[in-house]
Amino acid sequence: MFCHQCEETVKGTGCTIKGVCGKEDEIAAYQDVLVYLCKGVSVRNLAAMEQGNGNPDAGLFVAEALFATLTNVNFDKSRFTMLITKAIKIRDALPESGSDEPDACTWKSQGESDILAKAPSVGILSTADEDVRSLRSTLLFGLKGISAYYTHAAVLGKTDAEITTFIQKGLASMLKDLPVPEMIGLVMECGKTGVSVLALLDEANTSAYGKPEITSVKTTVAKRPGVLITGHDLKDLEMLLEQSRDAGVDVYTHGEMLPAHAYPAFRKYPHLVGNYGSSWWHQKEEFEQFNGPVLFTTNCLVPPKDTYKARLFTTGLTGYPGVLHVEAGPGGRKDFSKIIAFAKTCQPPTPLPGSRNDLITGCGHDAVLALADKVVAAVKSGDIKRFLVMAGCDGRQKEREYYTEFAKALPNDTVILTAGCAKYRYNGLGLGTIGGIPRVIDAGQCNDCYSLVVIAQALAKAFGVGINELPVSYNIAWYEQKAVLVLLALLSLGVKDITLGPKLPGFVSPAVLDVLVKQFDLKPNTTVQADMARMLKA
Ligand code: SF4
Ligand code: SF3
Repeated sequence: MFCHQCEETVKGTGCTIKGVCGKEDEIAAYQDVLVYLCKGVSVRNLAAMEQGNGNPDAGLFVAEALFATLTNVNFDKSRFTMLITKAIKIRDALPESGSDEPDACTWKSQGESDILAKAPSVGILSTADEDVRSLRSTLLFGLKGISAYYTHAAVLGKTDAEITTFIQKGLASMLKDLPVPEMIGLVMECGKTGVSVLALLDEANTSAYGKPEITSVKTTVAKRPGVLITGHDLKDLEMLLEQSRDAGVDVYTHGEMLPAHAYPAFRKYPHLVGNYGSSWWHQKEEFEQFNGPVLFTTNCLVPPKDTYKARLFTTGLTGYPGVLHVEAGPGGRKDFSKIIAFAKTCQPPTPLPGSRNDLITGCGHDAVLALADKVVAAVKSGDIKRFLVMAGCDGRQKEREYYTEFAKALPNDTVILTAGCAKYRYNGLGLGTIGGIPRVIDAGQCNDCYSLVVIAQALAKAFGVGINELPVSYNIAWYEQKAVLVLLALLSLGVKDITLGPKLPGFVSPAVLDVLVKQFDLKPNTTVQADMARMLKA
């Protein structure tokens, strides 16, 4: 296997024996073959679309397939087998794209041995040139991010053929020997499409569940047994809350589900009682203590311990061998009754060690722009000197303590803008408010990064300056491919001088890094003191 799609990749270069995430060699092979087949589907479907006889469902299928290969989503071979079979079926139902079709359009698998034999010749290392490989990887991982966000929007009924067409265009491009400038152009287009997909998802979430309101979320436990829901899928939460409303159990959010408490549609459920635990990588300890069932709706799933594996459930594109999976039925309806019934037989959650502050979330663009006058006045009076965008992911290495230390060391006249699970490094610090404005403005999940763009654009307009002239510095933490897409989206908006950590992507070659540094002034993070001094002076 060779995988270098996330920040934790071995030695910063690539996982070759087994993923740090727990992905086995075999699963990596299935994922590589699935991505390869999606390229074949894309070639055929794009050609068919030009003739007016494309398959309109192929775009969503490709997005879902790519989402399944995102870090910490799916470890279950049987699910990848199904996706591979479906990819071949969709591809073969499309007309041939010409007489010289690439192998990805015609290759077929007779079973596992074919898949395992094929993988090395179609995976990342099948591209020999280091810079071409780097650009293809950057594009692929950005497309995985788009796919994840697109799938979330589609579940809520919001679709956009331009976005799925771009996903297919990007995939198909990887089968061609394109000139480097064209590949760089596609990477930039990926960032631009990232802005569109984030806007689509924002529209999907707010039209389904209302505009998030600034909300304080309890982190204590109640007396009844509970169901813990994690991941990013709000539709799953809606169905769980509806089905469990009079069942005598409570529902707690975990990880990236925290911002759900801020939506008017979810605030009406009294049994949505609070947030339990923190970011994804603490799950082994936290799920053990929770005592009740845990529902995984999306990433980040960590291979479970036997102590709680029987209490885990997956749905959507997540999967793990031996863990019960809840499939969607007609109309996307999911039956969570088994989970709810199981919860009733469990002990209530054990309080987690240490005292924890209530958490403030729900600072989406509508909530923050409602405070716009206050924010602008605070900047003008000097009460707020600088905003630090610290969005992104959390991760398990010790060096991520940098983000807690950075937040702690920030002067009191600064405000953090965040989204994604990176916030768990500092959202419990009790950093207070400035004239009623929270010092940690949590716009929500990584899915809600669009809010940060809207807020920055509104500030730029209010002050009559460009986005790079604002008193805003970017100190982004990344882990998986959604964060890669968010970074590309920021670059496509012309944001410069982004600091990225805790280390630079292993898939970026020295020559590609040189382009990013020269064009965008991208920097790796260093020490809290040095980065702080630079950002506060900027
Ligand atoms: Fe390694 Fe990350 Fe790939 Fe997992 S997702 S195999 S940790 S690079
Ligand atoms: Fe987190 Fe996985 Fe990226 Fe959604 S849950 S931000 S890491």
